[in-house]
Amino acid sequence: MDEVARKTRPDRVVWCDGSDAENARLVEGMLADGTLIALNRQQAPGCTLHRSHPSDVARTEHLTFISSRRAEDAGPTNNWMSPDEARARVGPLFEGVMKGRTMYVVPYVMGPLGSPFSKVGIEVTDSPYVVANMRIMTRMGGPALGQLGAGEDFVPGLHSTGDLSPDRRFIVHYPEERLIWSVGSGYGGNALLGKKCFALRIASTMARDQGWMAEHMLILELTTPDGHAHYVAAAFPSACGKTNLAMMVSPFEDQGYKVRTIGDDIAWLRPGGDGRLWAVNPEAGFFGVVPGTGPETNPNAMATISHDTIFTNVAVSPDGVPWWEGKDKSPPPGLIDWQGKPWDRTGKAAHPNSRFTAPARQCPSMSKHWEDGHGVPISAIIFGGRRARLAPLVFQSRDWAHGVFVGATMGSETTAAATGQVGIVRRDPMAMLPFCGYNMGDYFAHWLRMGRSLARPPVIFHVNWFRTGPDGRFVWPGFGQNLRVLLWMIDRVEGRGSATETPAGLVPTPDALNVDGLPLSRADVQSLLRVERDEWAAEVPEIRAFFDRFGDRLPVELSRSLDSLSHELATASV
Ligand code: SAT
Ligand code: MN
Repeated sequence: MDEVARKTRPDRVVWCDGSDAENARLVEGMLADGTLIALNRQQAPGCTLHRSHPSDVARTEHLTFISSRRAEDAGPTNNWMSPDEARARVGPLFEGVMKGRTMYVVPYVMGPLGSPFSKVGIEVTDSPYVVANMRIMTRMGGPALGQLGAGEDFVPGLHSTGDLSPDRRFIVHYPEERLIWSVGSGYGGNALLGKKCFALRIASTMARDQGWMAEHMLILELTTPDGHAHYVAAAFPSACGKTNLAMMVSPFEDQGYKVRTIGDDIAWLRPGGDGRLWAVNPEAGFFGVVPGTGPETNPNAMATISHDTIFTNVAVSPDGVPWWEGKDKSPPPGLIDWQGKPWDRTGKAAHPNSRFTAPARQCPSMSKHWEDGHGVPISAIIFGGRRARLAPLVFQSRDWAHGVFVGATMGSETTAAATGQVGIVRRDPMAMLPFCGYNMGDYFAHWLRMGRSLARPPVIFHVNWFRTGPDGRFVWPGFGQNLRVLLWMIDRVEGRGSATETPAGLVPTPDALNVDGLPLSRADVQSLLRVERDEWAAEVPEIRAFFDRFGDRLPVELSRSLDSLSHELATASV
């Protein structure tokens, strides 16, 4: 810390203890200088609004680097910068950067306190907004120092908002030293270093070395009427509905089918002594997309964010009630948009990637096992993307290795969670494209290795809630009804439920999926479950081109799976 302070030259150094009193002081300071705006005391008690710089509203993947000694260890899907170059180009941006500012030292734990899964990080930052967010998203302060004890086993992260200029913005990861540098952004995934930087990019390299997995997955608990709890982990790209799925309200609660939340964004998974895969949520809060969150789509999130929540880049009514697209049908009069200007009703009032930061313990659907130190055993893994066509509502992989192929070939239409064009299909293997801290070819090999080490591996599925009909509307009603798809999966896990072989994998027979009471015709159901041979055949060369980028780092199992898919498409009658 002395070394960092000598470099960054803050006016003051504050060691954060994570206490309520400390938080109250920080919030008071931010309210005074305008970093935070107080919201309506009755309708949003304990809530505040932060407006970020308009050029700093999402992750900037093109400014995110893996700084391994060798370029091939970062691989073709990451931006690479040599450690020497990073020290020369990025290092100077920290010189004197905290002059006139306070340097906060933020010790934190990712994972339940005292759990053998958990890991300690220390983030140094000059942003009190980051400190307030870290306090919600992690176990921060005293308990973290307690867990660290006299040891030195922690991941250091140095963060400064710098001057917020995208020209001087870098998010650099040193996987070999297990160190993070971030400068020039105050936005979530760029600045809350425990989240994507540590719990995914650095942790994925630790996991590869130590025989576990760090994945971009929600975890949910599904209890059947016999009282049996199943745990499901699901990987979707950012802003594809992970939070809504994790907090889903079961439409069959009164029949004894219950859904509870373990986590909404990240899973750390380890083989247990029983041959199953066990998962913990390393986070303590939710950093969720606000637009689209409403009483119908996600009532549990609405309850979670009804108090003591930090809102970033939402709109606000003149009396301080936060508002966003999808909250309700009627924007209040006199609405102020996310940039603080009177809303003229032409653009969006809230930024499409506006966020809430709220403690998990405020969520009514948290499972009583969400902080279990040994985690929860996973029965099924779901991969999913946003595809208007191609992928059927659901299919099951034939075995673990085929499931790895399904994950490795995931494609999804891009969203507002990252800066760049929205709505174009990109390959996003296991939803980890922006988050894998090493060569993704090696990552696929690690997945295959993990499967071999599990006597009772989870069954791997793929879903697509986003298929559209000829009218351009989503065919599947979504949200709570997704439980029906989960129930077919649980049937399959337990050896029941019927399925048909297709080149994609095992698709439910139309009567195996319970669609009773849904506004779906038989033709709708058939179209949801159809595997179109031509569409899939068009996918093959694209997948091949993607695989070719990995050269000899691509496991042969994956090229063999692609060959057999291509062969099946050429011969099967779909
Ligand atoms: O902004 S974050 O990177 O934390 C959220 C996300 O994109 O998944
Ligand atoms: Mn995410």
